[in-house]
Amino acid sequence: MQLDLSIIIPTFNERENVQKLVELLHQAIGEKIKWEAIFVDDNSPDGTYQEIQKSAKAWGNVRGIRRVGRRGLSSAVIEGMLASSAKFFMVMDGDLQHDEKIIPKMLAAIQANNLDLVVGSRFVGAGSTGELAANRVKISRFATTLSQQILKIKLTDPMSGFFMLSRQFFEQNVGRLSAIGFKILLDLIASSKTPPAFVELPYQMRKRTAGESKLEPIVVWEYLLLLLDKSIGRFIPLRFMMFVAVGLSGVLVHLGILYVAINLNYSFVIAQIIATIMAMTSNYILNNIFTYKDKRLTGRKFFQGLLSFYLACSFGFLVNILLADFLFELNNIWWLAGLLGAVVGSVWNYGMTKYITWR
Ligand SMILES: Nc1nc2c(ncn2[C@@H]2O[C@H](COP(=O)(O)OP(=O)(O)O)[C@@H](O)[C@H]2O)c(=O)[nH]1
Ligand SMILES: [Mg+2]
Repeated sequence: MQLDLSIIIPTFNERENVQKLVELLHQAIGEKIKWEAIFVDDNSPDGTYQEIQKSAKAWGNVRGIRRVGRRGLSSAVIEGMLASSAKFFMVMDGDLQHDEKIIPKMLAAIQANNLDLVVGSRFVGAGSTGELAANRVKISRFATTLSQQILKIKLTDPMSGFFMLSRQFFEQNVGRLSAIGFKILLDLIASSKTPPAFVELPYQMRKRTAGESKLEPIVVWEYLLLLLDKSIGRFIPLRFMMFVAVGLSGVLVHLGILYVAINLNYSFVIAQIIATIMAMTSNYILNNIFTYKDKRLTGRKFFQGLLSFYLACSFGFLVNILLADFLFELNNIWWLAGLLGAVVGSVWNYGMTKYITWR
């Protein structure tokens, strides 16, 4: 049977909301629309998946995807869509904050006007953020302005997690998605080569009654990464940018330790060796946390990775010094020689560690 609509619901620790949401959806959508709900649960420790299973047994149009060992709202939503065969997709939170009653209106709008997107907005017409805490509204407003400025997006609520899209729009863009963090709508719009055809329909956000918000500092960080990836990322890979940022922090560590070691009366050579090892170690740890968050090495692999990182970076160091020295002999411009040596060395280190340390 060709479904009209798949409603993708990412969940993490939403045990108490699942059954209630499924009931509300059935009340709101009615019989004429052929629809299903697909929960994508990241193996929540609170047993959300068991609740999804219960609902799936009770209703023919409810199913669940359980992802083990993975986290991420955007990537969960993408996987949900990939598992669907419907003409249209809907994304909504599993915490009852989104107003399911406007879903039929959204579907009618997207079908009648051949749109790419229909977005539930808290900032048009009768829309509102409800009882959302004032500081959350501020963060949301700020994030919205930032994305409107940087990515030239015309939506009033690009941070919305409540929207509908056509299969065609999804399939055109799925290969370009960054799939980082929380903001899948923004990711979709910014990935599209042409501005999407959309309308925004107002909705009033409800208060969360069960479970907790997963908005943590890491989400803000991931949001900034998404903006970076969607702007400069077209020209320079995001990972490389992070690798270079970590490298710059390593220069500070190096100079700091060198200073301390020399003041402790170590010879310059010994001080330089200590500083180099410390800076490489700190670079490795930071890259493992931030640059390769998704491939983080732990346990025994952490130490194997550290050794391969030392090895790769010592070659990079050699390449850097030899090249800089050669260029300096050639043109005598110290900063150009130094800079080019450092750039080639970092590209080398990035390439090597990408393939041997974080395979
Ligand atoms: N699958 C999955 N769902 C998530 C993840 N993080 C949050 N969610 C779900 O995404 C929805 C929105 O998250 P929520 O914490 O309510 O964010 P808020 O509305 O911005 O406070 C909820 O249904 C969460 O359970 C995640 O890492 N994986
Ligand atoms: Mg929420």
